Amino acid sequence: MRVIVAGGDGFCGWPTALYLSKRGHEVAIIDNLARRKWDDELRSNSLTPIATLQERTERWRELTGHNITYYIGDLNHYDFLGEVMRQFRPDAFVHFAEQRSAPYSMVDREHAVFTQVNNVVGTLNVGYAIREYAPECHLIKLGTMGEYGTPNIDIEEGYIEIEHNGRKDILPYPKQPGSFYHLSKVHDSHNLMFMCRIWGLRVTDLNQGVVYGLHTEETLLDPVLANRFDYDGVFGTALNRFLVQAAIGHDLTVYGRGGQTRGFLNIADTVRCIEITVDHPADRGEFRVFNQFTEEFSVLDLAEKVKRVAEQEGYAVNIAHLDNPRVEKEEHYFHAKNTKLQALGLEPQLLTDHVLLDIFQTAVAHKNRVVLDNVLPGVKWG
Ligand code: NAD
Ligand code: USQ
Repeated sequence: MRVIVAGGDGFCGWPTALYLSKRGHEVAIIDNLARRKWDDELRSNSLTPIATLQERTERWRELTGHNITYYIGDLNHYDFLGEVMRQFRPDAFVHFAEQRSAPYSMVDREHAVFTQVNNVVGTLNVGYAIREYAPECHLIKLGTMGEYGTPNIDIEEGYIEIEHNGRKDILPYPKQPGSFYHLSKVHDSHNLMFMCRIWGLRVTDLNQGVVYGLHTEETLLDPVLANRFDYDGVFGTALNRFLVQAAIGHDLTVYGRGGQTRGFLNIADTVRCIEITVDHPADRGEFRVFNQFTEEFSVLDLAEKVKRVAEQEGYAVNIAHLDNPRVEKEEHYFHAKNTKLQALGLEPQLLTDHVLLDIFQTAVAHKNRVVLDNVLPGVKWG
């Protein structure tokens, strides 16, 4: 198939582009390289050195003979996007290209507005471009488990059957997101559901949990293909941050009591979930929702796992409970369904000590690149 990977220079997008290319799909990346600029703005970096997109795609071609085309540009620029769609005519459009950090979206008014405009307008443009240039194209949109928040009932995959005053209906699951970033994903979901209804678009919304790790078989082929690894207080996510903190002898930064429970998955499962979704398109007019995570952990569970594995390697580790910079529940019920991707063939790669050790060793190998000032959280919600 002809597949666009928007956001293909990023943490999830780059390994996905490689994986789909290796499986014989014709892949084109769209990216405006904004993520690299946000590193400059925050005086931060990827823990792993990352090559330019040009170097990455050239090395991939040299090593495998597979070509990945790329278009540098912004989804917010409709003329650019329309021209790419006209030239490439995709069968599937995988949309990772958003500002994805909750703390970044909570810095101030400008960052909140930027995040919502970037994400919501970009996604609106993608919907319009599919309708105009490739109406059969299947849009695979990255949403987030955080759209649901932490309700005191089980979380379903997108929809819930409700009985009210003696009548029943199947309705979108209620959304209670916890940041302006997570809210942008809710707005995207509503816009896309509406486009499916009025124009017959085919869309799969992948409500992904927190992704950990960085390697896939493909990124390990050569250092030039290495994936980025975020550890800072703005873009770094829970487990990856803890592994880097353990490697540099920093206290593990559990926010508050640490009972915050989320869905997690390995980056190697992210790429496989995308492949499965590409291979099983939504029907015309269908707005389909999959919950894309493999296991649930509390933040404190994760910190304890990291402490144990790092201590086995001879590193002393202390778990700190910081004042929580976010407004969120620290003890709550959390049980979410995630059967749809597994029913289509996903075999989860679970979080074993071996997996933790592999990421930890990568963190140790690059620990001299850590910018210490960026490790503690700097953005408050309140
Ligand atoms: P990332 O920031 O590493 O990658 C996103 C890429 O999109 C970057 O390369 C960036 O330059 C590009 N981009 C952003 N806005 C753009 C625009 N307007 N036009 C063109 N390119 C643009 O993020 P990631 O971690 O790879 O996340 C990818 C997607 O998956 C996001 O939509 C995110 O919300 C979602 N997601 C990520 C995680 C996670 O743990 N990383 C978890 C759940 C969902
Ligand atoms: N947390 C800590 N200590 C840290 C970092 C985080 O205790 O050092 C806690 C947070 O308070 C939160 C939980 O860990 O309760 C998850 O935070 P996170 O930064 O790992 O993830 P989050 O902000 O939710 O965002 C990440 C991605 C985002 C994606 C989301 C999936 O950045 O793009 O949408 O995970 S989910 O959480 O399922 O919504």
